Amino acid sequence: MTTRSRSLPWLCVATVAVAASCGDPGSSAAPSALGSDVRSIVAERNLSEADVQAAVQTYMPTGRHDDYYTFASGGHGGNIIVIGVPSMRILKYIAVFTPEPWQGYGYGDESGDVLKAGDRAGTTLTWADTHHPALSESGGDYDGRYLFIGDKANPRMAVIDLRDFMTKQIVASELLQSEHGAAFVTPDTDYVIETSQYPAPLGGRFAPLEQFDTEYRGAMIFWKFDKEKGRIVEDQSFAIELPPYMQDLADAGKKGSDGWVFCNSINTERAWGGILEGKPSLESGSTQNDMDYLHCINWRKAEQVAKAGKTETIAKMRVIRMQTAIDEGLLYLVPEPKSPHGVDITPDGEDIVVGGKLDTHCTVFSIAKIRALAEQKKFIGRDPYGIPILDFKESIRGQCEIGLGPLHTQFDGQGNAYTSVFIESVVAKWSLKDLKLIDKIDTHFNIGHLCAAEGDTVSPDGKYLIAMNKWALDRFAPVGPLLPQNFQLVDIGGQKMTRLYDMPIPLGEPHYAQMIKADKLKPIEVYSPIGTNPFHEGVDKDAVTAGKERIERKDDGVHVWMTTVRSHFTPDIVRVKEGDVVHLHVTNVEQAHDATHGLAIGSHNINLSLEPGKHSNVVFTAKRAGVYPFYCTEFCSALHLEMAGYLLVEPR
Ligand code: CUK
Ligand code: CUA
Repeated sequence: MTTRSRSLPWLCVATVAVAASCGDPGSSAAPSALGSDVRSIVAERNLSEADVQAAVQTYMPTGRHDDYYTFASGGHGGNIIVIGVPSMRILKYIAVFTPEPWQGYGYGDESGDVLKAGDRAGTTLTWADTHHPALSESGGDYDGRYLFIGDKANPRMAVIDLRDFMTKQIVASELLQSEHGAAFVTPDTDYVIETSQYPAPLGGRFAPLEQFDTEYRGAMIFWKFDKEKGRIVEDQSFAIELPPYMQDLADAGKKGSDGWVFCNSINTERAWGGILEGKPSLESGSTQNDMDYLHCINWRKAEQVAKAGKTETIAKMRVIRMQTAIDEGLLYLVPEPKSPHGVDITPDGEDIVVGGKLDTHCTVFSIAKIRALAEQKKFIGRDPYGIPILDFKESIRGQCEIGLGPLHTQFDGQGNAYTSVFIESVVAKWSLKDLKLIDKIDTHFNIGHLCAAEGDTVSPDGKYLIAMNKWALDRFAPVGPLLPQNFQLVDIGGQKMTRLYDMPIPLGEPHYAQMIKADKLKPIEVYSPIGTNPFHEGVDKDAVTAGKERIERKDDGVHVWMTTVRSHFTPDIVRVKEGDVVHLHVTNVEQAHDATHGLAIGSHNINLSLEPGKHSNVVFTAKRAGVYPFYCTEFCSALHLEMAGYLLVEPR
C-alpha cells in the first residue's frame, strides 16, 4: 500500500474535540460502538494513516455536493453511470440503449420511440456494449450540455440531454456492422464520430470472407450535431470509407490541430481467422506485422468534399469513397507500433499519444510533422488501396518507456501524462516535455481506460483520476465467479500519486468515462412550463390542464386526457371495450421539486415516470377484458397508496 508520510495534525485536534465532548457530563453524545474517539476507531479498525487520509479526502458530509460528475459507460448494461467525485457515490443511471423501469424508459411513453429508432436489421435490441461516452465541447472544453455514447455490438449513437439526464435520440446506420471509435466529438461538437471496428461489406450486404480484401471495408461516420436543437441531423451526416483494417479508437484534433481526426488500427494483416478451416486464428493472423497504421483524416476537407456531392449513398448514408478520399488528400496512414490501442491528443493539440498492447512504449506523434509530410506529399509508399503512407520516424516526436502493455492516456494540465498499463496493472505518470517516467501506482487489477478530471479537454484540471480496472478479484466480498469491475480513485494533485477509494461496478464493463466540473452542469429541477414533453419541443399538443380532463371516443380509439396531482389521477376510472386502442395523454400539473408521480397499469407493461410538469403520451391496446387497477409508483405523499384508479376493460 502506498503511504503518505504527511502527518495528520487534524487527527489530534479532532481527537481532542471528541474527547472533550464525551468527557462533558452534560453531553448526550454516546460513544460509537467502535470506540469513543477517532484514535480508537482508527486503531479498532486497523487503519493506517494513509487510509485515514484517503477517507477524509473522499468523505462528503450530508448535503454537501461533489466537485465533479463522472459519466461512465455502463458496458453491457447499455447505459451510463453518473458518479460523484471524490465521494464515488452513484448519483444516477441514465438509461440509453436498454429499457429502464424506474425512469419509465421504454415502458409506454415516447421513450419507446427513441429506443425503437435503435433497432437494427428488423431486430429489437435489449442490450448494448457501450464503451466511450463523450461530453459535448465548445472550443475544446466540456460545455456540460450533452453527452453521447455508441454501441460497439450494434452500431448506434445516442444523444443525452444533460438538462434532464435523459436520452433524447438514437440513430443507427446500417453502413457499419460493428463499431468502436465512438463517441468522439470535434472541438465544437459539429460532429460526433463513430468508427467501425470489424470490417464487413458496407451497408449490410453479404460477401464471402474470401472477398475480404475487395468487398469488406471500414468506415468513419461523422454524425452532424445541431447544438441548438440537441439532435443529430442524419441527412447532413456523412462517412468516409476506410480499408478493411480493424479501426480502433479515435480522437479529434484541437486548437492548432482542429480539423483533423486520428484513428488507430489493428489487423492491417487483414486476417479473418478460420481455425477449423486450416487458417491461423485471428489473434495470431492479426499480430504478424511489426507496425499497424494510424489513420489521419482531414475532416474539414472531408466536409467540403461531402458538401460538393462527391459521395455515394450507401444505406442512406453519404459516403466518401476511399479513392475520392485519396484523390482529395483527406486520408493518410502513419505506421504505429504493433497492436496499438489508445490514441489521445494532448491538451495543447500538438501531439498524439498512442499506446501499444504488445509494446512497452507510448509513442508521441507530432501533428505538425504529420501535416507537413502530407502537404509536401512526402510518402514512403502506399497501402494496397493506394492510401499514402508517411514515414514513422519523421512523424514522431519521441517515445516514452512506460511498462508492459500501455493502453490509454490522460492529462493533468501540468504537462504530465497518465497512461494505463494493462499487463503490469499500473498507472504510469510521465512528463510530456522530456518523455520521462515520473511515478507508477498499482491498480487492482488489469486497468483498461483511465479518466482524469476534464482529462480530454484543452484545459485538464488534474486533481483526480479514476483507474478503470477490469477485474476486482480480491478487493471486495466475494459474489460468485463473475467479478465486478473496480474503479479506483487516485489523487494526482501531488508529485506522487495516491490511491483514495475502491468502487465496485456491478453491471457491465464500463471501458471509458469522462469527468466534468460539477458547476458546468445546469440540470433543471422541474419541467416548465407545465405540459412539457421531454421528447418533443415545448408543451405537448395534448398537454392537459386541471379542469380539462376528459375521455373521448374517436376514430382511432379512446383518448384519455389525464392529470396527476398529489394524490389522485383525474380521471381515476377509465372504461373501454375489449380490443380498444387506448391513447393516454397524462400531464403532471405540479411544479414542486419533489412532486414526481408514476403511472403503472398492471398486466400491460406500462410504467411512466411523471416528473413535475412532464407530459407523456402512451398508446396501447386493451387486449383482454378485465379489471386492471392503476396506481402511482413514486411515494409522493402521505396518501400515495390511495393514488390509484381502475382501467375497466368490458368484454365485447
Ligand atoms: S477500449 Cu476497453 S480498455 Cu473499448 Cu476504449 Cu481500451
Ligand atoms: Cu403520486 Cu404516489
